[in-house]
Amino acid sequence: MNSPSLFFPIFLFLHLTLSHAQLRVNYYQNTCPDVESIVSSAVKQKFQQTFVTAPATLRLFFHDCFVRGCDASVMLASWNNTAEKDNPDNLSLAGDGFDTVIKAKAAVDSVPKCRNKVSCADILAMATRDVIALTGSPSYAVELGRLDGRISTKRSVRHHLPSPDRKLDILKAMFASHGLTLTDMIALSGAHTIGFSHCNRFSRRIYNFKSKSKIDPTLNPPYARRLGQMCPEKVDPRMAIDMDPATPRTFDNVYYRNLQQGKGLFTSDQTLFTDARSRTAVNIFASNKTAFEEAFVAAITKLGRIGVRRGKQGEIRHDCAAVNKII
Ligand code: HEM
Ligand SMILES: *[C@@H]1O[C@H](CO)[C@@H](O)[C@H](O)[C@H]1NC(C)=O
Ligand SMILES: *[C@@H]1O[C@H](CO)[C@@H](O)[C@H](O)[C@H]1NC(C)=O
Ligand SMILES: CC(=O)N[C@H]1CO[C@H](CO)[C@@H](O)[C@@H]1O
Repeated sequence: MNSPSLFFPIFLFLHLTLSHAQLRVNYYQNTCPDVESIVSSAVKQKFQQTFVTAPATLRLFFHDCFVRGCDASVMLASWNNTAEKDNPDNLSLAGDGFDTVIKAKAAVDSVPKCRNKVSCADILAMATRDVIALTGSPSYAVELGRLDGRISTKRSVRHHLPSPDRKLDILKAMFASHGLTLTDMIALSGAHTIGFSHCNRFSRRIYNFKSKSKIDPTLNPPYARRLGQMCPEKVDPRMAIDMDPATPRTFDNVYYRNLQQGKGLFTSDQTLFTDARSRTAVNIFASNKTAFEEAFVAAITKLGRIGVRRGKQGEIRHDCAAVNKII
């Protein structure tokens, strides 16, 4: 027998298993072939009820992936308020993001063939792609095959989510720890082109009594005044404002044009323009929407690969808010 012809196919098989075992497009081709259209119509219906569906879902995906990987751990509820979503940062995780995934999961599970075949983590990844398309950016192919995690703790959120007061070095290091480059980070920050922020997340930039200038000098002065009008010093903590003052409901590259004008809402946004290391990319994304969209899709695809669970590391949750009971 001729050994090369025997070994070659085995080698090829191993290679395919190792390099493609993680995630792939059309993962549910046999188990639930219509999953993408089922999810997208459920998401569309939810979006027609409220715009918040879009930013809430997108942010939920980011938070899920940065804490314990993209395993829908952010969706688990705990009876004693010790889950990821019980972290103080949850004030901003609008309930509509959770609701979007729960509704899409119910739609998927109403199809007998699909029942309990599609993970909550994958539904969140598909819903994220769908809300981006619904708010004006092109759609893209989503890699699938994530399993849902069984652990969610409030404590694990600390040190994993970036703070809006941070500057480039720390942000860059946080993203790098998940295998994301500076360009990925600049592109993903473009998600702040839609959605809302509570006033307390940036009020230090306009009411800083420790600093002589009081107002962050990197802020555009008329924009700073407008922020002050919308967010008085003694503000209702539930009060939230648009993060993109120009086109708050469109997923576009105006976020980067805002940065060029000193209208980045957070220090973590504005630093991308004030720091020379990231300014070039900001300028490119500001002037070339295609360049932004391509970079964003590449980066969110990488984001979706963080900490993916396979085999015994996870399960396909029946209820996105609770781990499966072991019978
Ligand atoms: C670079 C570091 C980042 C920081 C410091 C940051 C911080 C924040 C903060 C403080 C808010 C406001 C929350 C509130 O008060 O309601 C927010 C909102 C939001 N963030 Fe980020 N974020 C970052 C990156 C990202 C990424 C990578 C994405 C997604 C790809 C994202 C998506 C969003 C969305 C869509 C909202 C609006 C949420 C809503 O309207 O419900 N952010 N972010
Ligand atoms: C909260 O509940 C979880 C799961 O039942 C348990 O592991 C954890 O120890 C509890 N934490 C506290 C502080 O009671
Ligand atoms: C915009 O970016 C795309 C994608 O990177 C590139 O192919 C195109 O040439 C750029 N357009 C201009 C005018 O620079
Ligand atoms: C909606 C929700 O889960 N809110 C919780 C957010 O976190 C604070 C502080 O940890 C809790 O008190 C809220 O109940």
